[in-house]
Formats: sequence, C-alpha cells, structure tokens
Amino acid sequence: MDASNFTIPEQTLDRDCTTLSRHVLQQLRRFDADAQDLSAIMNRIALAGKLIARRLSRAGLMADVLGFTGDMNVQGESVKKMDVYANEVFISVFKQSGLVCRLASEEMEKPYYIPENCPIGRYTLLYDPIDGSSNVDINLEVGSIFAIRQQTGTDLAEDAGDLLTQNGHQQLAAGYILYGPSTLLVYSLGQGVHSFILDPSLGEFILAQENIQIPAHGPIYSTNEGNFWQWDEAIRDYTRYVHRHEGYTARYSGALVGDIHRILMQGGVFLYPGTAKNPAGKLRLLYETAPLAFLIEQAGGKASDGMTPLLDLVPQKLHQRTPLIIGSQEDVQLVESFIRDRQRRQQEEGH
Ligand code: FBP
Repeated sequence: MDASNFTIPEQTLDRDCTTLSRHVLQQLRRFDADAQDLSAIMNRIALAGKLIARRLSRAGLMADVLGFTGDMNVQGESVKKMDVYANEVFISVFKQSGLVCRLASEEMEKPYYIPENCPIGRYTLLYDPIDGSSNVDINLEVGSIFAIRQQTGTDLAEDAGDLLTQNGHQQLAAGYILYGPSTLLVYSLGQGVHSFILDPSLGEFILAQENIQIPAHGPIYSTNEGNFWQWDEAIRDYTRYVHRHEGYTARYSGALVGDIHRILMQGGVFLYPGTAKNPAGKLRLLYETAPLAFLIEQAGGKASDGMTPLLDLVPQKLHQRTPLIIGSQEDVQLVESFIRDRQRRQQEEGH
C-alpha cells in the first residue's frame, strides 16, 4: 500500500498519547511553575495508584499482604495490612519531590511532614489510601481518594491548623482511583471531571472520558440499610418512599469509591447518614466526603450533609466525620426534602 494513502486517525493517536500529566497542563492552559507542580503531583498520585494496583492484583499469591495488622487506627478501626502499605506508598512517591510538604491521611493521627520538601512544597495532599477496606481480603473493588490543597502559613507547630480554616471549595484538585476490573483514575481541577484508565501494556493512565456529566436523576439508591433502625425518621421515610415507588434499585458495594463511580456514570444517590450511635456518620470530611463532593459537583451533581452543602463545611478537627448525601441533583434534593419536611413537622409539633 502506498504510504501516502495510509494515515493514522489523529484523534486516536492524540487520545492514546494523552497521559494524565499532559491532560493537567492542557486543562490549566499554562506551563508556569504552579501548573507544572500540579501536573507533577497528579503524576505522583498516578504512580501511587499503579503500585497499589500491582500489589492488589497479586495480593492473594503473596504472604503477609492481606489481613489485619493487629493495630487500631486513629478512627478506632482495625487496620488492614493493605491500609499500611498503601499509606506508605503515597508518602514514598512524594519524597524528594519538592512538591508536597505535608501529607494528611485517614490512617495517620497527625500529618506526615517531608522535611526536604518544606517550605518550598506549598501543597498538602489529603488522602484515604484504601477506601472500602472491608473488601480488600475478599478481592472486591476498593479505591483511593485524594485531594490537593494549598498550604497557607508555615505550619511550624505541625498542627495543620490552616486545614481547619478552609472549606471544600478551596480544594485545588480532587479525585479517586478505583481498583476494579481495570484501574481507573477520575479527577477534577475545578474544570470538569475526567477519567483515565491504566493501560498495563504502557504502564500509563490514558484518557478515557472528558467532561463527564452525572445524570440529573438516576434509578440507584446506595446505602447500608442494615442501619435502618438507627437512622433519623426522615431517612427512614425516604427509604420507604424508594421501596414503594417504581424505578428505584438498590446497589451497595461496601466501597464508597465504587458506589460513587456507579452513580457518576448512571445517576442516583449515595447516603451515609448519621445514626443514633454516630450522629456524624462514619465518613471523614477531609479525606472522603469533601474530595468526592468537589468531584460530583464538578460533574453537575450535588452533595450535602442533609442540610448544608458539603463544600461549605469547615472542619473543626482533622478526622471530623460528616453525614453524606451525594449524587444526582434531583435525587439528593429528594432526600433533602424529606429532611426539611420532618424538621417542619417537628417545629409545628413544638419539638
Ligand atoms: P474505609 O475508608 O475505612 O474503608 O471506610 C469507608 C467505607 O468502607 C466506605 O468505603 C463504605 O462506603 C463504608 O465505609 C462502608 O461502611 P459500612 O460497612 O458501615 O456500610
């Protein structure tokens, strides 16, 4: 065949060459130091994802990778060996980077400071290294959740006080990595939501979808109904409503990242409300709910604690928990309407 007749569809080649770090620079439409730093930080997060994906894919064949360590973390939860491994991976990929001075994780009581990166590294990485820990030992989907924030002040006291003055709108970037049949990274820099798939043959995250929009409404409601009797009456009323109305189906994987990804793609709502025992719920504001709220709102969805927009919340402590209602606009508004109705009834009854 005459070479002049054979052309490679530019779009395909362009897409195949759109790695994460290139996409970040395209998004920022500039190449200054800040843009280069954010691109480099995203690249390091991608490396952490590749290392964790590799470990997970062979975990069942390796000794001492699955199971519990015997320790409890700052959340009062039994720690999995994969939690420790993944937490260390995130720290390790940022050493000698000059990028991130401080890493704050769900698995660590206090942030980890990388002296060689301070004070030049003006960013803080906040992350949940393994989300869905209860799924790890049985080879079901898990994830990692991350957010990047600007460090304000020198934090010489190493108490990360500046993080307790910022709301969720002040996140510079957020996303998750889903370790499923393929390893997927979904992120936003505040300019839409984009997904990348790890191509094992290239060892690169390659662009899969840009400007993902969540449907305004979806059939899915995702929640642990095992907590039904511990919930406020308003949430019970909402659950009774979806049980009695056509067009709703329950999906709950035990991994927040997996449930959120399903809802991002198909529409619906995820709920982890407060309970009688834990009025603030289970999920952590800085490492789980604020990053996912940033992402879902960038995709046209909505997130709240039932009453207040999730991104408006300012943490009072590093490991603060919040109730979470997140997903499609119409479905989150429906849940919130049940909460408002109950409050109004209570006020009318003088409670
Ligand atoms: P981890 O980050 O410790 O895994 O906790 C969060 C989580 O596992 C979410 O992924 C999931 O949605 C939720 O907790 C499951 O909690 P429950 O078992 O109470 O339904």
